[in-house]
This record gives sequence, structure tokens and C-alpha cells, in this order.
Amino acid sequence: MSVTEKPGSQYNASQIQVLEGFEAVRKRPGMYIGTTGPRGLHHLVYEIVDNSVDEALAGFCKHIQVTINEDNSVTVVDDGRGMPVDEHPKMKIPAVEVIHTVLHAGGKFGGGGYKVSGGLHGVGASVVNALSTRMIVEINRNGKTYEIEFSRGKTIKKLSVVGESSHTGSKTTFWPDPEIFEETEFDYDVLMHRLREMAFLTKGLRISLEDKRPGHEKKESFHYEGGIREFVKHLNTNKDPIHPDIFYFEYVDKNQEVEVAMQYTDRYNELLLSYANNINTTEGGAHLAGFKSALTRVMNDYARKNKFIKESESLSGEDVREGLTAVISVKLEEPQFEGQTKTKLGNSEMRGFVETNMAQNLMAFLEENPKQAQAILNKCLSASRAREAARKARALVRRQTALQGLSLPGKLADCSEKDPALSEIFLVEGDSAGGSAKQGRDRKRQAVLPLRGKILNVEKARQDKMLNSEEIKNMITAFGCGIGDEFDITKLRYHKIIIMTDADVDGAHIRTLLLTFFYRYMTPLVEGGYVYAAQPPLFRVQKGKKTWYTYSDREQEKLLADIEDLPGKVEIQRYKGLGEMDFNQLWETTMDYNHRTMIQITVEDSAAADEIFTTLMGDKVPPRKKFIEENAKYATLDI
Ligand code: 28F
Repeated sequence: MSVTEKPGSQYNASQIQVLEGFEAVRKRPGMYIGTTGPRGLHHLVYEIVDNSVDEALAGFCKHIQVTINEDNSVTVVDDGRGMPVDEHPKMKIPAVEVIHTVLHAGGKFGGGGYKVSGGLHGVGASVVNALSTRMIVEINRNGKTYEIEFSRGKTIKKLSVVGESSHTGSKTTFWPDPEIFEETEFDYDVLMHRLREMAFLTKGLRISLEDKRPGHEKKESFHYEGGIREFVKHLNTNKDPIHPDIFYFEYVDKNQEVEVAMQYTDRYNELLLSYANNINTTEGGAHLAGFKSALTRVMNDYARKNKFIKESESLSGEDVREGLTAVISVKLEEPQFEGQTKTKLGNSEMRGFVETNMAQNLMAFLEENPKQAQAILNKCLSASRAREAARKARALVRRQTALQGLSLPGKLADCSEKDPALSEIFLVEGDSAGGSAKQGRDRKRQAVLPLRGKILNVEKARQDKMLNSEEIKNMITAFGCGIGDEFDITKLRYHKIIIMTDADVDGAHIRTLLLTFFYRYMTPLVEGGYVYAAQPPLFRVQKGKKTWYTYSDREQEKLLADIEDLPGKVEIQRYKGLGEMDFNQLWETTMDYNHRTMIQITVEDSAAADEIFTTLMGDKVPPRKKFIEENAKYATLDI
């Protein structure tokens, strides 16, 4: 962008830097906050809260209050030292104005200390300013209350003293810009999940959230002196721990920190959450690698030393992580975020740092708690034996299908396309709908695998049991990418896996069982957005010669109103199941690329997803009942 010289006014270098800054942000917001969809909108709040969290990490802030105001603006208040107001030596403007108008001016706070969410994540308050129609910052410092106001990156009211103050702290209110965000309405639950996670990760810090929007009034507060120990306790709600104490250690040296909390449960899946400067490193990285290698090495050393296994035997990584819930949190000064979604920690020195400290502390825990160590090692041993049984079962499955001569399950109607990116597979409930789908499909790109009735609830079954289910084996063979540690996304034969079930309660249950299987044994499939839910029509409306299909009650009502004055009698058919459609109707309403609508299944938050599957599919009824009661308002009931 060129800066045209206004007659008689000189832009100095720093003012040009300010001008170019927010113009660039508004032109390409996705470069700074990822997307301008709901995730990007909520990211604005996290950028402001991160600055308060940094003040807490520096030891000066104890409470952060986040409020969704009646007009859908957001206010964040902290009781820190208050942003500096002294004039910046070079820029000749107050420090608080620099923080909000110069890109990446956040930087590290004074000497030492960490800036949470470094890298892409820490774009700072200046980006929030650029993407807000208005931003008001109030500072309490030096016994005074100061105020400064911005709009779309520009300072519209210079810093001024507006009163006296007996306390210190910062308060920011911003109104997201509808010119940038398609949707500017904040979601309380989305903020709640992330703020609770930040409170778990920052022990002792209280973070409160309040919704003041009419009809949505709600508030709650998160404060965990135990930090990630309480996070593990929370993640293990509705699960049965197999040893009483949560293993925990923290090691702080001058420019890096590591904290680990973990506890084994009687489950078969593992839940490992790793963080770097409070960023959820969903793609893992050096710290997670260090944790895993220390865990496997120490468990084997302890198992051999105490004769759980022979010298010649060993437990695999998968064996020692079965049923494990763990949170690994590191803080470092210059985090390098890599990977597709910039959530993989690249700093290789963190592997050794975590591995060394994890190994020392875990060995000490096992030796000091022999009874708990015994429960844990017994679990690892049975996992190892079951894995061996599962390996034999998988080998048997491979041999059986080889013997059948069919490398793919007989019930699969495969597509002729060989490029997975162009191929899709429909998992269809019932043989009759399966038959219609096979007849109606596009044979080049669409495969069909009929599923007969309910599939096994894998949440409560171990892998060797799971592999006795025909339906499960057929899917594993058809997808071609393996399960668990053997999962390899590059071998996936279809890049769209479309669950097509009846639009009733049974159909929803089958869909949930399938999603449980995919999430527990093919996690990258769900996290990578390969899984979809087909949307069959609810109604078929015929009036005269015209036919319409509608997919929700609201759409049905609207259609009937729109066609009210067309000549002819209205005939309405409510579809109870896929089987009521002939193959042409199934094709044109639910499979045809140009007309169908599908819901892509994504996992926003691993901890939340794990909580949902554990609660919904686990064996504890009261928490399931509570979850359904709390979430019934989101369900479209099939009456
Ligand atoms: C509602 C959002 O942004 N709180 C903040 C501080 C405190 C200091 C600070 C912030 C630029 C780079 C130094 C005060 N006194 N809440 C907030 N609280 N920024 S942002 O300094 C930022 C300067 O490093 C602060 C002494 N040192 C630091």
C-alpha cells in the first residue's frame, strides 16, 4: 500500500509503520487470526486474555474477568500493573498506544517471563484493534485512571487521565467488525472451554466469564490451585482411575519450564494433551516426543527390575499408554510452532529437557508408590497381551480376506476411481438403503458399504474384542489405513467417509457409534475432516407436477408458505427412513454432488471431544443423563 503524502504533513517512519500495519491486517485477516469464521472471532478474545495471562505469569495479576456485554462487545479486565503509559522513546507516543497500533508490539514483558501463545498465535492486541469497529482501553496505574480509544486500528481519542484510582490493572472493551467477520456473535461455551483450559494451565489464576446478553445471562469462575493436576482430575471424571494419586512434577530453570500431570484409568484409549506457552499443540512435537520416550523407557526399566517382564521382553509405547490421561505443559521463550496448523512444537531441545525430567520423576514415583506401580504395570501387561491377541486377530483378518480372495469385504461396492482425493465411501444403514445407494450412486467415484444394524460400542471394548466385529473389520479393510498406532492416513482409500443413516434416533445412535470408533481408533480421520454425515430429506412435497424435498421442519414450513398460491393439491410424504426412497430419489436428494448437503465432522477441542465420547458412550449413566439434559436444547428431536 503506498502512503500518499498529504500536502504539508510529514509521515515519519513509525507512523508509516502504523498505517501499513492495520491496513495489511484488514486486507488479509486470515494471515493473522487464521480465519474470519467463528474460530477467528473467538481468537480476538484469546489475544486480549493472553496479555492478561502474561501479566499473571509475570506474577502481577491474580484475576481476569471476561464479559460478553449486552451489545455483544467483549470486556476483559485484569488486576495487573496496568499497561505502561509513558512515552515510547522512538515513537513519541504512549507505550499503550504502541501496543495497540504497532503489529507484534506485544513482545516479551520486561526482563524474562514468557509471552504465552508466541508465533502465529500471539498476534497481539494491535490485530484485535484493526479488526474492531471500536476498542476502548482503560488503565489504572500511578493512582490515576487513563483512557484511550481506537477504531479499526486508528487512535481516535488520545490517551488522557479520566480520574483517580486506588488499584492497578487494565481493561479492554472491543466491538468485532462485521465488515470482517461474517458472524460476530460470541459463543459462551466456546469461550468457557478455552478460559477453563487457560485456568488449568495457569495454577492459582482465577478467570471469570460472564454473559450479560438478555436471555443468556450466565457466569462462572475457574480457579485451580492444583493447575494441571486438577485438569487431569477433570478429564478423568466419569472414568475409573486404577491408582489413587495423580502423578505430577514441575521443573523450572532459567529460561524454560516443564509440568506433567498423569493418571491411568480402566479405559483402553489414551488422552495426551500437550501445550507450549498455553497453546494446545494438537500436532504434538518435541515435548510430547520426550514425554513418550521417557514413559516407555521407565516403564520397561521398572517392569524388568521388578520381574513383571523378562529381560528379553518389552512393552510397546501403545501398551504403556493404554488408559492414560496426561497433560504435558512446557513454557519457553522462543517457541517455534510448525506443522499444518502451526500446533507442533519444533524446538528440538525440548525433547531432551522433558525426557530427562520426566524419567527421573516418574521412576521416583513408581519406586515410592509400589502398590500404584503394580496396578499400572498390570494394566500395561494386559494391554501388551491384548495387543498381541489383536495383532493375531488382525493377521487372521488379513489372512481370511486373502483366503476369500477378496482383498476387500464382499459387501463393499467399490468405485472405479483410484485417486483417494476423488473417491468417497457411503456407510449406509440397512441392506435395503444399501441396495438403493449401490444402484443410484456414481460408480466412478462413489463406493457403498452397507452396515447391518448397530455396531460395537468400542468405548467399552478392547481392540482384540473389537476385531471380532464383522462391521468393524469390513470398514478397516475398506478404508485401508489401519487403526491405532498402525494408522497411516496416506493409505486411506477415500477422502470422504460419509455416514448415511436414517434421520431418526436409531440412525443417530449408529452415527454416534461410528464416530466413537473413528475418534478412538482413527483419530486423524476425524481431526482431518475426512468424516461427513449425509443429510437425507425429511419431507417430499408434491404440488401439481412439481416436487420439492426439505431437510428440516423450518424449511418445510417455509416451503409450504411459499407454494401456497400454486394451483394443485399438496401431497406431503414424511420420510421415516432411507429405505422409503427409491434409488433415484436417494441419489438426487442425498448423494448427488450438486444437490446434496452434508455435515463435515470436525474436532475443535480434543479434551471436549474426549469428554463427550467418555460421557455419552461410557458406562456411567448419571453423567450421560446430565449431559443429555444440558444439551437437549441443541438436538433436533425426532418425534
Ligand atoms: C485487558 C488486557 O493487556 N494487560 C496488560 C500489562 C502490563 C505491562 C505491560 C501489559 C511492552 C512489552 C513491556 C506493566 N508494568 N490486559 C492487558 N498488562 N503490558 S498488557 O508491559 C508491556 C510492555 O513489554 C507492564 C511493568 N511492566 C510491564
